[in-house]
Amino acid sequence: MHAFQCGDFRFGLDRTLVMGVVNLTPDSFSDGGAHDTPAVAIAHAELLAAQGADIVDLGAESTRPGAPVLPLEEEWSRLLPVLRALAKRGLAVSVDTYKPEVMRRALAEGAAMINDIQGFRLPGAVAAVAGSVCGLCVMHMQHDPASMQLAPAYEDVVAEVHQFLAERVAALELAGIERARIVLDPGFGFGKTVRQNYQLMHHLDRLRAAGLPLLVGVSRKSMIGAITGRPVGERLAGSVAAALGAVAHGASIVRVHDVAATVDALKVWRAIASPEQAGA
Ligand code: HH2
Repeated sequence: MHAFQCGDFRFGLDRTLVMGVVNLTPDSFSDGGAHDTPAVAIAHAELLAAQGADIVDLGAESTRPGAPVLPLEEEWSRLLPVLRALAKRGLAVSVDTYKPEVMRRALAEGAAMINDIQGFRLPGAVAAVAGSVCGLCVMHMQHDPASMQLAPAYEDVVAEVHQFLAERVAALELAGIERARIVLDPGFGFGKTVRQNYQLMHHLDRLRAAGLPLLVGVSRKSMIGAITGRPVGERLAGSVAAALGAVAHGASIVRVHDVAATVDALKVWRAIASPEQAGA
């Protein structure tokens, strides 16, 4: 069975992995300001791990549409105390950053994974991760957070996202990065209309053509609100449905805020798929 190499962790992909989101930001779209001291963030990450998160994803710069760029030192000062504490406790910590210098520092502090919404496109990003054994999430985004939602345009969104991801994988492999370290993410909400997001989800299996595991992050996003008419604090049911839909269409990892609910849903899903493992 395929496995995901993620720093010192090696995750079997015979079950869906759950990545729990911990935003260390004042302005994230759904949990901004909720974990704005290191102690609160550390406690929240530990809670998510206890609830069944395989990986916790720390983000210090919001990527919501129109979010400002955060200076490197500010990003790092938010990340460092939380990353250091969680890595010391033996958690698989992912750092959500596109800045090569932050990647380098995070890996030196024990991050197991780098989650790059820019797909390791910035100069120096590939080099920053090449010499380690960290896991990599390569995400697609059209343009950048400042402009991505102004006028998303594709001739064929699935084909274009697929091509982008395939090109990034080629660049990573050229730098000697093993495929077992790489997961791919279509980047839901990053330069896509609601319809384009759902087209991507519907055709997720086409993105598996590269042969690499897919990570999907749709938790609480506006594509859920657009269908349900619910504000961001009331999107749990829609988010869980979307996570299961993603798994049905081939996702190996789901990135979520609501770990406990998602883990329960996945357990029931798995029992339906494999009733022989569902007990007496
Ligand atoms: N979505 C967000 C941030 N990082 N990384 C990956 N790989 N995939 C995603 O879909 C993704 C991501 C946005 O969600 P969130 O972190 O909750 O919000 P914000 O960017 O406002 O902090």
